[in-house]
Amino acid sequence: MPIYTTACPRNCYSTCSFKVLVKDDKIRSIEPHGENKAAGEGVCLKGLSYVERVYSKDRILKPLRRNRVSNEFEEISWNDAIEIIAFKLNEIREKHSQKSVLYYSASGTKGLLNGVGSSFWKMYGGCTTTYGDLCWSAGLEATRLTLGDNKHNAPWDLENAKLIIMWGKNPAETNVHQIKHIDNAIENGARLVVIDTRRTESAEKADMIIQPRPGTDGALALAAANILIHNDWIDKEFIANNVFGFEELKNSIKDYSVEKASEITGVPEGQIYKLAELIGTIKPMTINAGYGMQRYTNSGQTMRAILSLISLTGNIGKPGAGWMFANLQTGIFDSVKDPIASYPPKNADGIFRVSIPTTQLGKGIIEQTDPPIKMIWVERGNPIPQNPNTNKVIEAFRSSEFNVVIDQFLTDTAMEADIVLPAKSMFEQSDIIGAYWHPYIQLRQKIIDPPGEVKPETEIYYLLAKEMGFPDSEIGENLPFPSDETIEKFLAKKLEPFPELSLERLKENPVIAPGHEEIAFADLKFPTPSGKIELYSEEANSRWNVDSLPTYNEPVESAKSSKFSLSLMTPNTKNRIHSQFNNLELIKQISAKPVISINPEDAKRRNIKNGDLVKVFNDRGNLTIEAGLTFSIKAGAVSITNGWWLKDGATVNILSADRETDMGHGAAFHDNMVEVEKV
Ligand SMILES: Nc1nc2c(c(=O)[nH]1)N[C@H]1C(S)=C(S)[C@@H](COP(=O)(O)OP(=O)(O)OC[C@H]3O[C@@H](n4cnc5c(=O)[nH]c(N)nc54)[C@H](O)[C@@H]3O)O[C@H]1N2
Ligand SMILES: Nc1nc2c(c(=O)[nH]1)N[C@H]1C(S)=C(S)[C@@H](COP(=O)(O)OP(=O)(O)OC[C@H]3O[C@@H](n4cnc5c(=O)[nH]c(N)nc54)[C@H](O)[C@@H]3O)O[C@H]1N2
Ligand SMILES: [Mo]
Repeated sequence: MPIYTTACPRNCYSTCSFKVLVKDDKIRSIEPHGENKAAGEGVCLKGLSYVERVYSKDRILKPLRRNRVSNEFEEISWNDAIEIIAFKLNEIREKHSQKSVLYYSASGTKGLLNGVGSSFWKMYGGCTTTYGDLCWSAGLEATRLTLGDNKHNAPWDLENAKLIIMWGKNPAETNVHQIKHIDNAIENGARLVVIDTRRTESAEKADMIIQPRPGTDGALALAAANILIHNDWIDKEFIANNVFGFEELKNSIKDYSVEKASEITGVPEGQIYKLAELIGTIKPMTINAGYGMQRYTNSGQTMRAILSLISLTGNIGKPGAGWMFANLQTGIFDSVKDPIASYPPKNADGIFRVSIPTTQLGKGIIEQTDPPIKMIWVERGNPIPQNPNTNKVIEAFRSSEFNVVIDQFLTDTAMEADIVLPAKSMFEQSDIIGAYWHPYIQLRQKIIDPPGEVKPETEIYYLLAKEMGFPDSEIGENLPFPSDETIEKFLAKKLEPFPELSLERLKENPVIAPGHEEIAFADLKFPTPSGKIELYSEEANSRWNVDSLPTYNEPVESAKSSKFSLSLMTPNTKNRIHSQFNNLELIKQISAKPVISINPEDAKRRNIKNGDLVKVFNDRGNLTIEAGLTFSIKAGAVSITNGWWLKDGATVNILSADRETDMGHGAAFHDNMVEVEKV
């Protein structure tokens, strides 16, 4: 049986390498690839379910057209689909403007070929696009402002840490391969602290579990920083040489007492003190900041406050020490290094009108005038369940004249399309992918031909460009001709500047990105304006209008300001990637139905018993789902995992506000108060 090396392109820390066994042109099984030192222990259940996903009976295999009256889809030919879309593109450009077309893409798959979309839209004369990010941009920006760059030690270096703080990250579900490194560190004598409003599986081996009230981690960090300074548990020499703004921070937090922080966070005073003591006395320490606590309106400042703890103790640039948040060291092909670069108003008048915030997609589409949005094109994304304020996003899609969605399945977003085009799977076209946790560059290899009439996006754009009559010379330069050979040539050209990388090599193994620093910031060079770690950041203030120093501000929606009394968190979960995988039989067997986790104290007050159906509501909408009583969640908070489809009845973003984080134009998903009552 032929065996191929490939890598999973989902938006996931692990970005696993694996081997695929093929017989009679069909994928038979998926096996681990031993060469990936970060994610060595095999694929997760989602990975194993690819065997089903590729051949799923629900996969879209032909273009579909929706009848807006009956709401039924009918299969149409590629010729018809391309003709209809080209006609609409011409019509909209003539009647309105090319900027009446919104090109929306999200995190459905990684790959360099994703860039061909922009090449096509450039040839069309431009279009409207979005800015900001659903995922991590508050943390990215806080890290960039503080350290100057988003990079961290190699994943396996965590085994050198003597203190690991897992802060708002749940690797037992979202980065399963990290657990091995944590276990090895613990065997080597490391202590583990987990800071999460929920007591998750990741806390099983923890020495200490801290459960702050949602969105209050900034106060916890500032109090811990104050204790460190007060007890002289800081690295004065490191600070003198490498830290900018120490005196200012020291003064600004001198009244941040343990009592005050305890009152804000709901964390016992003794625990706050103990946390500071561990940080102050055990070295080396790695803080692995996850994405959970950066989904609030105060998140950038929270992340800066947490960053101060590694800065004050000199825990960076050494084995076992550092700030693990995002490792963009595989971004060697990116022309733009600043991930927050393409913001308005800078680009609002360029070819691309970058004018609609991803976090306010519905509102942005509806409110855009001059020109208004008439057509929406979606690929690699499922914004109806995944973007904030689902009802508004649905309204926006319905207000647009003509929508095209490319996807493998009839998702909630595809259901709002006039034309649905079938999307390739990861096995049906080669591409090169990076990662955001480990340092490997990998080839996502073409292994089988697409089933049915599926065509990769590159081919869709090529056919459309031809139909639109774009000059051959321009097409040739911008869009690879749709054959395996030209795609390989296109990829090989991208690899040319890097002699270490070749398609032949990548066909066998994952390869560490050229220039990779196993220990990030070992040279103690921080590309910030002062050249030092910036506790005090002028840019934080000038760019985002927050205090130049890290501060704690109460989340916009909280028990203090809202008429609703429970904070709703909507984290990620083990057996889905957002809205993907849950439609597969294998996955359904073990994650059958949505549940809201609620503390028995909160449940009792509402006369809710385990398994009861409850209504979860606020002014934005409501859901009816089953209650799961558990002491693992802090009283005052409730939790439903995100990614459920509308038909599952638990699309959490029906309840979320389309609010931005304080920096990075991120989505404040968890800044979301609700009430729960028995139905
Ligand atoms: N299996 C699986 N893996 C994934 C994904 C997936 O969907 N499924 N998604 C991938 C992507 S795109 C991302 S962004 C990452 C995200 O993965 P993680 O970094 O783990 O982030 P989240 O799951 O958003 O949240 C992590 C934890 O933060 C906690 N939390 C929420 N609010 C607070 C708070 O105010 N304070 C503290 N201290 N904790 C809080 C939640 O309870 C949750 O357990 O995972 C990636 N990996
Ligand atoms: N309430 C709440 N909402 C959240 C979050 C949260 O924590 N709470 N997390 C947020 C985060 S971290 C993220 S990253 C976003 C994710 O938001 P999205 O990126 O929109 O999420 P997915 O559900 O992964 O949808 C990706 C879609 O791409 C499709 N797809 C996969 N491969 C291909 C391909 O090759 N071509 C095409 N055309 N399509 C493909 C999939 O079938 C799927 O429908 O969700 C965010 N939403
Ligand atoms: Mo994400």
